[in-house]
Amino acid sequence: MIKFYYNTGPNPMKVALYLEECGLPYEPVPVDTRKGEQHLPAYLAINPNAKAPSLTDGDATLFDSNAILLYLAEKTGQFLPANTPAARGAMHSWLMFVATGIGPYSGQYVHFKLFAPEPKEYAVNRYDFEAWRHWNIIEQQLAKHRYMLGDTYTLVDMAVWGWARIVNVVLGNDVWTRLPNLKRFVDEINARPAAQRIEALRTRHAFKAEMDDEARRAMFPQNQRLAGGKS
Ligand SMILES: N[C@@H](CCC(=O)N[C@@H](CS)C(=O)NCC(=O)O)C(=O)O
Repeated sequence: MIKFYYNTGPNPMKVALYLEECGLPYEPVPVDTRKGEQHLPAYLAINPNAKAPSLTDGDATLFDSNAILLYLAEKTGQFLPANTPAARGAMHSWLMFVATGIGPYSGQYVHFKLFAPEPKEYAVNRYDFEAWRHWNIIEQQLAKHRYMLGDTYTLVDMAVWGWARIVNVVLGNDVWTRLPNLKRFVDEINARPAAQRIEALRTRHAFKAEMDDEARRAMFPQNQRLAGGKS
């Protein structure tokens, strides 16, 4: 059976949505990254990047949420756009835009705003600018189409939804009035039965909530260099 290694962050949640939508049986395995479980040797053997999510399926081992979405879509044939160069080209482009732009800029913006030590004004300004720029591109696409690739709900929508469902944490609460098409899109996907089942998955395991010294050591190892420790 598929094993899905997850925490409640945006990248695992994209994959959770795909798994819930496609109906494949899977076993969820929590990875408590605030306790440092991503650095355990057994987990690193699955995910050398020491992040969640990962997935194993027989002798296939996958890490990176976007790779996992593509794998599951190829395996099931579900939530793919038409098999034409135009549709598949758009799919790859938007998926990589989420993987290389939306995810990293949103994640780093949250990091610099909420967790980085001072001085951080330059970084916050850059990531604020780039995060909004990326999300405005999504907004423009959703102003033209119901879903990211047109009229059909696909894996790209799931990739966007992973981050979009918490975009107010990234960009602030006025995002819902500033990006109305994104709000319409998130509301529609949140109402799907698969998304509602994910709420149950999110509360099934009591992940550590505190961002204390143990969590900072596990998630922000670069800080040890600032403190004069080994990098
Ligand atoms: N590119 C990776 C990024 C994964 C990632 O950053 N995961 C976060 C949760 S959204 C995580 O596990 N963070 C723990 C850590 O940074 O130690 C993907 O899309 O899977």
